[in-house]
This record gives sequence, C-alpha cells and structure tokens, in this order.
Amino acid sequence: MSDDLTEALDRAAEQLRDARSVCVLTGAGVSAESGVPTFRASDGLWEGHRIEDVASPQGWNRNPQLVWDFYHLRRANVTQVQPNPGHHALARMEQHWGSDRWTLVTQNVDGLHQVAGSRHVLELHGSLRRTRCLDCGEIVDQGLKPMTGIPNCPDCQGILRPDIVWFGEMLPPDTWRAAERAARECTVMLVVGTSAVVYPAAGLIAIAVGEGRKHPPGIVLECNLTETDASTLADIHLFGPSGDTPLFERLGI
Ligand code: BV8
Ligand code: ZN
Repeated sequence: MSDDLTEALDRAAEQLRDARSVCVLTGAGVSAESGVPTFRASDGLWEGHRIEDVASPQGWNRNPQLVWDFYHLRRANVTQVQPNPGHHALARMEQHWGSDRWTLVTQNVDGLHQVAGSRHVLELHGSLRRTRCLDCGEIVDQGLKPMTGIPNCPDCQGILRPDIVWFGEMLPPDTWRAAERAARECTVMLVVGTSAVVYPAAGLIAIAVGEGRKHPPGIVLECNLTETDASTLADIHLFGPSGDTPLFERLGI
C-alpha cells in the first residue's frame, strides 16, 4: 500500500473516530464490487439501451414495455448478486455510530445496502424492488420476484411503473429533505463510489462542505478508483476499490 494511501487512511480513520454525525453518499461504484454494472461504465448505454429511452418519462411515454423490459432485466440481474464487503463495512459502521448519528444516502436502486444490514438508508433515486401505481399512487414493495409485461395494480388494476426517479423527474421530496439535512448537519461526509455527476444528489457534497451550514464545514472523505467531479471538495482521498476496506479495519470496530 502506498505511503500516500496509508497516511490518508490514518487521517480518515481519525476524522471518522471523532465524528459526531456521519453522512454517507454512495453511488454505483459500491455495487460495482458486487458485479452490478455502473451507470458511467455503460457509456450512456444501459444493457444496450439509450438512457433517454429507458430512464426518462419521455422514454416511458414512447414505449412503456421497453422500459419495463429494461427494469425486469435489472431486477433479474440483482437477484444474482450479493452485497460485497464494502456494503457490509458500511452496515457495521452504522451499528457502531448508531442510526441517529449515521445516515446513508444512496443513489443506487438495487437495495444491496439494506440486504447488507444498513438501516438508516435514504434512497434518492427509488428502488428496483418497488412499483408505483399511475392511477391510485400506491407504492408496493414487490421484492425481486419475476414480473413480466406491464404489471397492473393489485388494488385498482391501474398501470404500475417502477418506483424509480428517472432523468428529468423530481426526487421524492421527504427523502431529499432528509438527505439535505443529514448533509448540512454532518461533521464528516463519506463519499463512496460516485462520479458526482448526477444532480441534485451530487449537490449534497457542496452542502456538507459549507453551503447554508450553521455548523463548521464537514470533512469530506472520498473513496473512489479515480478523481471525480467531487474531488476538489474532498479533504481526504482514499483511492481504491470500495470493496477493499482498509479504512474499516483501521477503525477497529
Ligand atoms: C432533476 C435511477 C429536475 C434510474 C438515476 C438535462 C435534462 C434533464 C435533466 C438534466 C439535464 N442536465 C442535467 C440534468 C439533471 C439530471 C442530471 O444530473 N443529469 C446528469 C446526467 C448530468 N438530474 C435529473 O434529471 C434528476 N432530476 O434534476 O429533476 C426537476 C426539477 C423540478 C421539477 C422536475 C424536475 C434526477 C436524477 C436521477 C436519475 N436517476 N437512477 C435507474 O437507475 O434506473 S441516476 C443514475 O445515475 C443511477 O442512480 C446512478 O447511481 C447515477 C450515476 O451516478 P453514480 O452512482 O455516480 O454512478 P456512475 O456510474 O456515474 O459512477 C460510478 C463511480 O464509481 C465512478 O466514479 C467510478 O470511478 C466509481 N467506481 C467504480 N467501481 C468502483 C468505484 N469506486 C469504488 N470502488 C469501485 N470498485
Ligand atoms: Zn392502483
């Protein structure tokens, strides 16, 4: 391990140990260690589809069956993967800090943080496991059971859509407000496996470092394979795969 990384890990562990409250922001890179392809790596093509065709309201209006075929496939993919050590380390850290001082905000929709035991999770972009009825609005946790075609609402027979936030759609207001508060009040933000390109999620990092804060700026620790759009805001960079958890080992929890 390079001296730089060793020194960065020592500083990061020290900051986390003293943290009064921690806000974690995760992205597709955390699930990449479980074999779930990242959004960025797809070069704008997801399972062979253009993003605008399968993850936007316009794409849904043009061809809802194509959108559901895309989500049926992603749901089936997630049944084949397990949480990795990075997911488990984050769940263990929440147990150590306590859910009142630890908020995990994720852009991921695969639910793997919860499978690994994370409890206080804010899903900014929804979940592959849930559907939402276009008529009565009911949100149902369908788990990952196989679904086909365009499913109908068990209550009103209306058309179900994935409970996912598509590009051009607002994030769930309550979830977003809770995430903003966690970013504003945290003393340490741990940013793991995100390119920090997608907004407003990526904006949480700027909030943690200062925008509109009553408290002193939070310390930002970034764990990624490469530099990202957030790197200029990060105090400490931990370059390496999120599934390797030397930080977790250093904390000795
Ligand atoms: C909104 C659900 C406004 C879908 C997702 C033009 C037109 C319309 C909108 C916009 C526009 N320009 C900008 C916007 C805003 C847009 C946006 O930010 N676009 C980006 C692309 C520029 N945002 C929106 O549209 C948002 N809504 O703005 O609404 C509004 C306001 C009022 C009223 C109405 C509307 C909604 C955004 C949510 C989109 N939905 N997901 C689905 O998943 O099916 S976002 C999608 O992107 C995924 O959730 C994914 O998480 C996210 C991508 O981000 P990352 O998670 O960071 O993934 P990525 O692949 O990018 O990066 C992976 C990182 O991991 C890399 O850094 C890599 O180095 C690292 N990594 C890889 N392996 C590892 C690793 N790190 C550690 N270890 C490893 N092993
Ligand atoms: Zn309904």
